[in-house]
Amino acid sequence: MSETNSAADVAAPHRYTAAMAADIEARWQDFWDAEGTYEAPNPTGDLAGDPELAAKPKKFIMDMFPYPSGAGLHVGHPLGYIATDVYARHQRMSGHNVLHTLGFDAFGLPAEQYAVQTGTHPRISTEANIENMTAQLRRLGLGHDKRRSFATIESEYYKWTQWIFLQIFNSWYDTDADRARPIAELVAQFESGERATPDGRDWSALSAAERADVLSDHRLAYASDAPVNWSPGLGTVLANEEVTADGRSERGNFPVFKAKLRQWNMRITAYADRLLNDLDGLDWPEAIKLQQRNWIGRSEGARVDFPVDGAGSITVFTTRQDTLFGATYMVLAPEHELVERIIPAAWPDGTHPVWTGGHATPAEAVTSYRKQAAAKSDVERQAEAKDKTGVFTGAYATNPVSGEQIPVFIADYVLMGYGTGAIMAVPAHDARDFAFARAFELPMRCVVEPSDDRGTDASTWEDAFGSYEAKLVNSANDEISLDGLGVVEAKARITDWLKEHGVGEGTVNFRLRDWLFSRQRYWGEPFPIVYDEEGIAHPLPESMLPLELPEVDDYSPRTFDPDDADTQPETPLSRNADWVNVTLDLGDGSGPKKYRRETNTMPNWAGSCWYELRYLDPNNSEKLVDPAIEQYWMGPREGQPTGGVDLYVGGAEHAVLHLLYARFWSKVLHDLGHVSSAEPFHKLYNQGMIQAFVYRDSRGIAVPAAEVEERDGAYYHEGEKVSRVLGKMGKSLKNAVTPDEICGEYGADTLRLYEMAMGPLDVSRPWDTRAVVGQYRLLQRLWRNIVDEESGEVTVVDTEPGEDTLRALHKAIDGVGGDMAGMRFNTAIAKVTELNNHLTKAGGPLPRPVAEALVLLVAPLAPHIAEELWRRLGHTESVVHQDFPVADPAYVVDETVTCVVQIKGKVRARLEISPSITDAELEALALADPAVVAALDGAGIRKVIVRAPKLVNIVPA
Ligand code: ANZ
Repeated sequence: MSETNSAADVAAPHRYTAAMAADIEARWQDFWDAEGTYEAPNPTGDLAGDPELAAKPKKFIMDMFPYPSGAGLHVGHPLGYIATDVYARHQRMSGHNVLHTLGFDAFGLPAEQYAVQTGTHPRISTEANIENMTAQLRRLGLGHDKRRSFATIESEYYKWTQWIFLQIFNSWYDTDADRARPIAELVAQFESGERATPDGRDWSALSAAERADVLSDHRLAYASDAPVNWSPGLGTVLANEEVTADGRSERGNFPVFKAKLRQWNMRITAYADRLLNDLDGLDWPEAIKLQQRNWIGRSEGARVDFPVDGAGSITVFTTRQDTLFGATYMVLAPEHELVERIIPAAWPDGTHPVWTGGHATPAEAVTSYRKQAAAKSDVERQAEAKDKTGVFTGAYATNPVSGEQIPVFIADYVLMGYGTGAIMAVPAHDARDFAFARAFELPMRCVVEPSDDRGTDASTWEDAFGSYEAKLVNSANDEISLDGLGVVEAKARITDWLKEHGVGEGTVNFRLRDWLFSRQRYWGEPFPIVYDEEGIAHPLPESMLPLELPEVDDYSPRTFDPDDADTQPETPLSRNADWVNVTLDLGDGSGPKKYRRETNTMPNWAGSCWYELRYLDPNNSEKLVDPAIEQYWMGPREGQPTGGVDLYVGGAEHAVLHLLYARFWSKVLHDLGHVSSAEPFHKLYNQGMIQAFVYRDSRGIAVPAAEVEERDGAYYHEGEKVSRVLGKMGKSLKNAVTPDEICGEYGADTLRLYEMAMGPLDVSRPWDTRAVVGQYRLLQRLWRNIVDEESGEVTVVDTEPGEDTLRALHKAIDGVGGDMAGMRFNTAIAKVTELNNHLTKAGGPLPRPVAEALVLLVAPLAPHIAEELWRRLGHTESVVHQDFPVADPAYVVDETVTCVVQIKGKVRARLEISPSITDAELEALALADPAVVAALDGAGIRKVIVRAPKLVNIVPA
């Protein structure tokens, strides 16, 4: 019988073909939708009043939701969605109440850029894209609870995004209680005098603007004039996480400059310790945890004050306070605000000419150097290999332990955004300080004795000595000596000394910065913030939410020459005077007043920071989420101390952006009592990528992969030889294959099987359209084992299966169930295939219990054909909620194993025995075996060594 999808199909009217698959799949998809087959019930209030639900464990399974791109899906996109669907179906069949749905992360730049080009409102293009992707996804037969789906651009959704922003704005971090609290409680502390105001005046003596400033220093969402990443070419500012390692915009690859602009920030740094510590309780890939740990970047060290005549002191952050006696100069970041205060009018007498950079005065030198530094990215500035640049400020500071006067420089290798923006330089023991000291002819002092043979005269060294495995030298004053101590001990000693003398203390510093939260874009959530005539920010009352985006004609932020750092952002919303200038009664007792709206929008990360919560209770118009419902699906439980989604599947590229931001929002909502979970995602799984071959002609231009021919191991396009490499799949590389094409040619079940069979889920794999047919044939054989291709009749018989078949079946059940629970879908498919082949080979009609179990095994993977066969087998209930088969252990163990019997190390017999045989039974069997008896030939036995069930070794007397 031919197995191709060709004219031969016509001969068998009831063969499983693409046309039949299309019919089956459409029919059951309609049915499932109409029946609400995948709808997961929420607990109604108290679980105790809902015994049926209380008896079932729950599983909340999620995918990282897609951005509805205009290009639609290619076959790489659904890999994770199919995997979670198979997993969810198996969990559902294993007795869980499963919540699985999918929404759309629909604010974002592409729709806005498309709007700028075409004048189409981003909402219109986005909604069209959502419709298209929804149809593509539906074709795959994903078992989603569709009632729970939404797009982040729906005002009913972003109303709550704005609401959360208000919660964050209206709270502060209480470091004593180690949690966020309502800002009103902080105000009460100021009012009662329990907490002093910064300048010690009474709270009531402060003006409204002064109070607002004080509170702004505590709020978890605050506007500030800090230096931000400004990309003139994009026309917007960016978060640190959106700037690439070489200091350009992740999107668009434009230069990024540091500019002081008033922007909204989220005080994520208040949560640095908790974000770090709570990683331990999460079931996430170690690589992702490590990336988060590095991003948060906890460093233990000390703050040390270096007095400067007439200008207070310079505070540095150091992780090597043990080397304090070796600090021979200091460096401030060029932008440091102390610079203005310490520079003298003229260079001090005897200033080294190299230090001045040829400038007539310190002020001139500083101004010129600052300009030069502003044009560089942080990464360029920090590059280890780069020549060190800088300039003397003309000021000296006092080393607090040696009492020495040491020169203060500004240099771009010190960043304003890290530590205190100032360092003590220890050239003998820090590589960058060493290079700088060499360039500026500064002294170096060895204070940690090198363990190699370079000696202690640092001026003769080739490089800094940075090892911790050594003892301190040259480190004593009248009061303290570190000499002879190891680094760790010396650190502890000097830290105590600094504290006792009030010139420093031990501290922990984080690399994590506050999250820059405003963007100069149109297509994002408007801030629920207005400014009064004094410029004080006021939150909108909850009753004014959602604050909807105004209609505009021009969607683009103003963009500039990408290299022009001296530009200022201008937002699309600011051009809309009617929307911006409003008279409102905020309900704060001051009556209707004139206000100006905030014209920035939120970054596209906002909507994805909390969407898991909305899936739980999507239509709640009173609350973000009902607490009982949240507690049921996400609350802490055994093994999940911080709660969260049971399984979250997505790409590894979200290690620090989305996943860090979502964790932060979760913690704020948890602290404020809105949710019981302190983490959004308990288990994280990163799926691999589906890659595709890219074919390029001699000019390096990609040619359509579908038109390439292979001859003798070489590849040709229109007669010309082309090169082939494995790369990403996508429109621009002309190698995209759409799920629609594959569904059309073979059906969705085949596509699902193929994607799951390609390899382990977490490994990247190349797409090969020609291999898809293999899974199509598996489904055809499955069909043929149950349905007669000529008559369309079910062929199963009501007989008991034979022993052989029962063994094959129960081994498959056991293996497939374990593989599905462990997300090893490729091996699950291999086991189904093996079973199906076994049944095909055995020939004859299948006994009913075997046919039914086979269909149930396949159901999570290929749900449409399974539902069809299940019904044809006479069932009236959907296959979706059937129990997954359970293996009978009696049939799972191999029936016999081979035991080798040796005499003096030589194999004399092989016994087929039960694997559970005891040593004594086995010994008796072996000694009774005719071959053994013959070989012993009457000799007595000295010793019998038995290793049941595999080996018996007989030592004759
Ligand atoms: C003196 C010293 C001596 C240092 C020595 C290192 C070695 P991590 O581990 O990344 O936290 N540093 C501090 N603030 C800086 C800034 N704003 N820009 C550039 N460098 C800065 O690094 C901490 C170390 O980085 C600090 O310890 C400081 O140099 C430098 F043998 O202080 B160290």
